[in-house]
Amino acid sequence: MLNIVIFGGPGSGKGTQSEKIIEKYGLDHISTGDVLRAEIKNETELGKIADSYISKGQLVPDELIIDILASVFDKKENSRGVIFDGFPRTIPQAEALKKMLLERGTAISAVVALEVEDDELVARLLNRGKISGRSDDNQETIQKRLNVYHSQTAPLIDFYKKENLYNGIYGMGSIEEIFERIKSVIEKI
Ligand code: B4P
Repeated sequence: MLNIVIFGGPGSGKGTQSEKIIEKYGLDHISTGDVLRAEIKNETELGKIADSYISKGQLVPDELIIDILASVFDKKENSRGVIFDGFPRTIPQAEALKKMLLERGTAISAVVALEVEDDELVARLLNRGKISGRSDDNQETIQKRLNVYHSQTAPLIDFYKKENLYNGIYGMGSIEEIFERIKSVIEKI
């Protein structure tokens, strides 16, 4: 299986580039953000809990998201591989992902990390906020999400460097230019 983690700050282009990777390489997509937003839209119990965190710019608790991830992964039968978009976001999530894949006889092939400056992240998310209707795409919540990214998610950079899986990609420029950089990493796997 070709299992790719797409990693980066909020608004770094994870969802955007995932779509292009899926189209090109025929992978399955697991976006924990999309899974949670679907639960919120359907007004499930999980959705209500998730909404109380997301609208404040916080991460949902690890236990919740780890359980969801395993059940979504197990529904992808005969998969050529999976792109993990927005997961992991904490060290415990990264450890859980490693264990889950090992138990299923597979592993992460590469981490593709989109490196984008904070000012650009804010500009992109404010722009998306004009049309997305997302409760977390406003100035105050974007700043909180950035703080959460730096304190809880960025430590994964060292975690994956130690595992020899980290591939930093310059994430500024056009969507096509960035995709070309990602392809050159994937084609070396
Ligand atoms: P996500 O859905 O993962 O949202 P995100 O970090 O904002 O990234 P997204 O993929 O949507 O945006 P993209 O970078 O593609 O998470 C939302 C929330 O859910 C989290 O804050 C958290 O609360 C919760 N959550 C999710 N996963 C979790 C987990 N594992 N654990 C705990 N909580 C979790 O693009 C952003 C914008 O930039 C778009 O408008 C796009 O068009 C634009 N853009 C992209 N590339 C561009 C480029 N090159 N140039 C200009 N604009 C570009």
